[in-house]
Amino acid sequence: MLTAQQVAFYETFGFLVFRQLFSAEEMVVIDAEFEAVMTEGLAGKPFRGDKRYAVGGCVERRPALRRLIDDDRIYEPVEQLIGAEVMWWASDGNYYVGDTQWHPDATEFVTGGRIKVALYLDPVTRETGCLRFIPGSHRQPLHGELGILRIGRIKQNIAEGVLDPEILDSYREQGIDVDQPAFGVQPEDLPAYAVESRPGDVVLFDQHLFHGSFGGHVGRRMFTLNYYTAPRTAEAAAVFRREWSAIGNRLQGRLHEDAVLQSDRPRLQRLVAPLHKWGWTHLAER
Ligand SMILES: O=C(O)CCC(=O)C(=O)O
Repeated sequence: MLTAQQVAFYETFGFLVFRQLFSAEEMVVIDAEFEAVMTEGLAGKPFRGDKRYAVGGCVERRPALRRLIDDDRIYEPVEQLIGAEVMWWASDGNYYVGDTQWHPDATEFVTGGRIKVALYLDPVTRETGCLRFIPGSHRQPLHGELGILRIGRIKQNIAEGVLDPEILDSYREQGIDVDQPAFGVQPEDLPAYAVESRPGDVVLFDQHLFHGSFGGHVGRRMFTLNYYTAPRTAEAAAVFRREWSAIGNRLQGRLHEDAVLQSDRPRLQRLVAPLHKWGWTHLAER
């Protein structure tokens, strides 16, 4: 159960950190299963390290990872923050490469609560690629005022071949020089909070929060679990579908596994019911 202070912290700053939520013994198993999923996804090819390698449905593929979705230590804070209408969305497993430029995962506000839970499998510090947050940027007006920061991430996505270069035209049309650092400051020097973490720690944040990572090594390992308020309207559902169309080609593999979609665990059944309702059980790499 989160304390009233933790809830207030989350609502005000947009994130929470839980230290050593998982024991060293549990992390050995989690680490091994994560590696098994990532290795399987590489299908015998080496990780080249020239761009992020991301596997969709990461935690759904192995029993010890799958259990995290409805593990009390993760699920209860999420439900407390999002409410009883919480829906399981998806997970990803990642080998990151270098910096991740500033961005929010969500930019629209019609959808309700949106929480990402991140576990880093190696120690990460401010200098070695831990998550950095701009506190309070999950809310307007700060969220909108920071919009220009997204250019760095968009350029990164263009370089990785997942976005078309024309996407920058809308910024140019507003008279923005996309080659100048936003706010005249190098991205890594922007005022932000660095969430240093070690294996066993759990970082939870509102997906509207601006976040990034700087100074990390090639192959930085982390995975996420994502929970949303189940859509109450067709408009909210359309946002999720649209976002999936935009990001689906960054993730390898199917997003959901039958072991989760058809689970006999009541909590999991409740969490995936909206996926069945909206026809989202077969989202896959395009
Ligand atoms: O660890 C990183 O490089 C960034 C993680 C991130 O941007 C995310 O999970 O949305």
